[in-house]
Amino acid sequence: MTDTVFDTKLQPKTERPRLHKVILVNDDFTPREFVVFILKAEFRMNEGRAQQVMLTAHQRGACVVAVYTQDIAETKATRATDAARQKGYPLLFTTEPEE
Ligand code: TYC
Repeated sequence: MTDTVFDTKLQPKTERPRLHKVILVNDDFTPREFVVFILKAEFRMNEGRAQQVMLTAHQRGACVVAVYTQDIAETKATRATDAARQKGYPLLFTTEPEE
């Protein structure tokens, strides 16, 4: 092979995968302590950060929890939402692509 095929300018651009946000949605029924518990368990947050994120969602209606590749974002949002359903709470985590 010739050297030119390895010229970086000739290689196709490698696109980074788009990241997806996991969003915590407020509701009037899920106890604050349970939201904090889920944030710590599923998103590996410490107590202080989990309290902050929970309060932001409580006051503003929603809060970005973290960004991941699509697969991981959807898996974590589903697991966290399912854990709340098992306890009978309407707590919801959604995902959306980052701009
Ligand atoms: N609003 C809930 C309450 O007052 C607590 C809560 C916070 C629920 C954030 C969901 O995403 C949420 N018990």
